[in-house]
Amino acid sequence: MTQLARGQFGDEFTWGVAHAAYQVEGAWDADGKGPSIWDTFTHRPRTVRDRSNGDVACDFYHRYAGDTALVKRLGFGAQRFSISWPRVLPDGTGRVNRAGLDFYSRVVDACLERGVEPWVTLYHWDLPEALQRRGGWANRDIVDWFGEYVGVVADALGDRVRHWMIFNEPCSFTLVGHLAGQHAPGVRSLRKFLAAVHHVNLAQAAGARVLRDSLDDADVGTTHIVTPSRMLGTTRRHQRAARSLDALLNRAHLEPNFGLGYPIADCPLLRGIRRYQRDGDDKAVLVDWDFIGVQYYTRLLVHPLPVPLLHALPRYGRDFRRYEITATGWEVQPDGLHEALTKVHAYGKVSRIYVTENGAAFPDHLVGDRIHDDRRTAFYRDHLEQVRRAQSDGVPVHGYFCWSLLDNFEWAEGFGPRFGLVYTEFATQRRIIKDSGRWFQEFLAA
Ligand code: GCO
Repeated sequence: MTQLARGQFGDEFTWGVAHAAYQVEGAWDADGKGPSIWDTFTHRPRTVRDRSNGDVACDFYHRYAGDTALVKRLGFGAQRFSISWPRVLPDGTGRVNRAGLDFYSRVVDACLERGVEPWVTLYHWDLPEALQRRGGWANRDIVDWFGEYVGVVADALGDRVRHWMIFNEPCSFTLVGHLAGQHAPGVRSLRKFLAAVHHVNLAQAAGARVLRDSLDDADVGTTHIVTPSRMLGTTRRHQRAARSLDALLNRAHLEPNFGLGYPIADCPLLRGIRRYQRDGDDKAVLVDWDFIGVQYYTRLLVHPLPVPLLHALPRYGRDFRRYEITATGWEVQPDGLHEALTKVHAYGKVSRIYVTENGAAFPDHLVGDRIHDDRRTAFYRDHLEQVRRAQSDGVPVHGYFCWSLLDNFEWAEGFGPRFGLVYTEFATQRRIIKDSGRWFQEFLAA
């Protein structure tokens, strides 16, 4: 392959970085913000590996201007960030917290002043605790609650924000939050999981309608984690398990919006979802997306254990040491990104696809004032080559967002895994551009 160069991706290609409210903002109870389920969850003992929480995180709430300047300095043209619902509506519905909305308004302006395009995610997992007390995603009323929230944000920011993503990775917060219980709200219930899946899909469509109704020129999409999986074996049992896992991880949230219903035939676990479907839902769930964001980190290699998914998730790397493994235990598998992009394109339902997250955690060491994170640079280079490969195959990939700008709070893993192009020294909040960030700086300037 010829040397990778920015120009190969096209003039209109969007280059961005991504981050999420709870993982960077801190200021968890500042200026009228209500608690989110992640505040409640991390304040409970033994929920986060290093017993940390996002109370302060990267203090982005106070340092957003400097951080946006960094985005610009690295040469990126877009910054994807999420809005914290309880910062805007402390009780989830009703009373609007002006100070919270003003904060996001300032972030948008900070982006625009520097020529960085704001890409807004409306929900990156931090549900208002007040709504969790009313059943959260398991309560069908949430479809209306979410619509109300989206309307408030669209009114406040829609004059300046054009690109919107409804959800970040629905599969992650329904499955890991409601079935595995390892993320907030820490629920382990098949019923609540199934209810959440359906309500999230309805809310996804409702949110898209609100944006389209209230804004003339909104570019409306959503993001999905796409994790290709491979079974270690070729028997019928292996194949069934692979299909079931794929349906659960990659299809249950993608296909209903496309009008394809739930992949129940391939994933019997989803059968009980019928209990939550009502007349008219098939139509209400449809969305004609402007774009889909694909998020890719690794593929899964799984044994067909009796409970394949839950047991295999943290362990899949163990037998495959011949692959490089990241600090989160994930196999580095660049081909999987090509597969993920091809898979979404194959539905023939969207004309634009963006990689809205891709990146890796590696053990970073501060040497003097430098972080020589060559493995991360190689990771990005190898994955960008797969984006090019997908483009040459005709997949309409229009942009790429690195996860993440800064080292930040990695959910139940705490502050251990560092995903940033920029190192965060958490004790001082000093930011130090890593070599991978410098690599992007050169690559994007060329
Ligand atoms: C996700 C989220 C991010 C994570 C990132 C690294 O994909 O889980 O969108 O919030 O931090 O993916 O795990």
